Amino acid sequence: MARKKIALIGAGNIGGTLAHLAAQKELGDIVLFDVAEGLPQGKALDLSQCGPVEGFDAKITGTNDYADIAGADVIIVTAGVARKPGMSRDDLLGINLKVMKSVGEGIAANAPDAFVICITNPLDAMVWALREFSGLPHNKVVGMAGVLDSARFSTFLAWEFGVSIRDVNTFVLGGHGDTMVPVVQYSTVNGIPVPDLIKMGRTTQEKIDAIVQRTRSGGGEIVGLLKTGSAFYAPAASGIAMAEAYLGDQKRILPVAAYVDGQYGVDGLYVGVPAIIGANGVEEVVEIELDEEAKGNLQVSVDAVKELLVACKGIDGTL
Ligand code: TXD
Repeated sequence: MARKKIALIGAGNIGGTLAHLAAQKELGDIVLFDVAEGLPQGKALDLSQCGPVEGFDAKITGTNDYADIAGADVIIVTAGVARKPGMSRDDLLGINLKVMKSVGEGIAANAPDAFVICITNPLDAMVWALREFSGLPHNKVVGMAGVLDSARFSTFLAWEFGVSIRDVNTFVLGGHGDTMVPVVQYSTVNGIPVPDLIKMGRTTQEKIDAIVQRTRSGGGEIVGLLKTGSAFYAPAASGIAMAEAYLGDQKRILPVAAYVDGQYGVDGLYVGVPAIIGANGVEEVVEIELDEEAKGNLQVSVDAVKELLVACKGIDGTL
């Protein structure tokens, strides 16, 4: 069977890491696309030379021409600018909306059957705009944020309880911003809900509240430390997990920025929800029962996303 084709639009920090992970996992042949001359070509050549050392067979090429993404099975979009200290994700909207327009047109013209995973920030608005600009079906365009935010939440909980990260399972819903909703009631350690672990005296409500807040500001914490950009290892790993769920028809329930039309009282926008990812892309948005606090927090997050969409429409009248 012919190898799958993975196109990475944006060959920066996350794009290069995506390419390395996809090659190591032999997900398919990889095309790195960027507008910067030489960057995708240089990283593709360097990554190809990892092959003999790491033992992976993957054709890795770099290009500045959208025609080279033709026939891609999966497209992961990181094109745009990243945050610097003092910037919010929303500050990137003006620049990155224009980038999504060019990326959407490139995808529509060359790879309309691909499963598209958007990573560019502000994520919930950019994935919506990319879907609008590309015209692809809503189930074939999804945003990566919840897998990363849940991974951050899981990491902090594993440290708190002193347990393997393998036994921690969490959900973070809502927008990829300060209003995101780490859902404590559905977060477990090997099936034991966190609220029960509080009752068992394994931690305190105050410590869990602090972990929720650290999760919300997890991106900013790394931007402040790096000073030159934002996180890229865990974002890349999270995007690859979503690509694998599609390529392998894994039917995973993952927290992703999916198009929600009716569930959670939301009509017609992208926001972080649990969804089943398989060979048909986003196969189902799973509507879980939320307690009143989580419901209220999710509504705040949805309202924040709606404001971003208004800003997008104010910039580009075609939206
Ligand atoms: O959870 C999440 N979704 C977030 C997303 C997690 C971390 C980072 N998040 C966002 O991803 C971040 O705020 C940025 O908007 C993107 C990409 O982050 P990255 O760290 O990879 O940024 P880089 O290293 O600056 O790479 C961006 C590349 C760079 O090489 C540019 O030349 C290229 O994008 N670029 C373009 N490529 C194609 N087309 C256009 N128009 C273009 N403009 C810039």
